[in-house]
Amino acid sequence: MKLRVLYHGNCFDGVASAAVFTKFYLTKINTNDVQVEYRPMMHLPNNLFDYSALSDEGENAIVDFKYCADERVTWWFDHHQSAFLSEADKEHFLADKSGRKFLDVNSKSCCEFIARIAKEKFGFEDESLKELIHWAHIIDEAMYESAAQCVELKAPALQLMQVIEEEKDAKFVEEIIRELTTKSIEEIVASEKIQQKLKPILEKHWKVLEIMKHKAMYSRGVVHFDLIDEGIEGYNKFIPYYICPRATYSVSITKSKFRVKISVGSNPWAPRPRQHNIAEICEQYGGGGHAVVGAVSLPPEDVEIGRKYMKEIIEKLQFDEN
Ligand SMILES: [Mn+2]
Repeated sequence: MKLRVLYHGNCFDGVASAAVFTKFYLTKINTNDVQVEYRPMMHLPNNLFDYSALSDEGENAIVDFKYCADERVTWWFDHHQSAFLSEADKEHFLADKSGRKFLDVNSKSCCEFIARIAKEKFGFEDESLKELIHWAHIIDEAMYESAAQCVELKAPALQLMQVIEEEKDAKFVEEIIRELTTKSIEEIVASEKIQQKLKPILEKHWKVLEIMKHKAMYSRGVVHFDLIDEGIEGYNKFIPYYICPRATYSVSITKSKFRVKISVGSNPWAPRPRQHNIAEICEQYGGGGHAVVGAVSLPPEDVEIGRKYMKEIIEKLQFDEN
């Protein structure tokens, strides 16, 4: 028998969901000779689903990823608001009688959701998965206790998250999934092969942190960074609040080969809470996002326009401190 698990790629919750589902399936659903395969799924433009990822034999399980109205899909678990690519997909799900397809947009992580359904509906419980579920929950909802927890990356789970998010080789991630069904996170992270992957990732992270410390400018509730000349294309989004805990907002400008990007964020631990809807501000410049975080992208040559927009956005966010 074959089981193929399609999971949200380069995502800690996706990987954790694949591990928890695998253990549940092999314990409660099919204890015979099951050959388990994995496929990472990525969001595609124009609301497309990659049907080539589905197996023609055995079962296909989708976890932490969009619904697919294909008869080959026999299991589905998701917790995303945008779980359906179309109204027809939603109707297909609502008409499902298999009892093996589940959605809960209120679940903080898909991993926790799978574990809950597996327990309530199938009587599956496994103490050894508790730690993984705990961290999937924190990471997927960004419920860190502090900026330091996420920037200093001391917890093995957060180090593993870095590797999962950066890793391009699906086979390597697949090994991590398989190991998560038998070993502790700490044990996996301590292995030579994970340490090797982690080293350059952490070196880059510390370097970016140092540069941002020097570039940080603070005024009236907003910390901002002009990183155009630094060759930094992205950074851990909690670095601004680690450097400047009193900031309510952060605004940065970065440049890659493909675009100039203005990133706008808010500090979950700010002494003065967020008052603005960041998506609405970014929309005024052709960007978008969520209430708490957003971005504006421009063509790579538009550095000066980007700087002008950044200045305006900062002014919109600033407030008088008393
Ligand atoms: Mn998730």
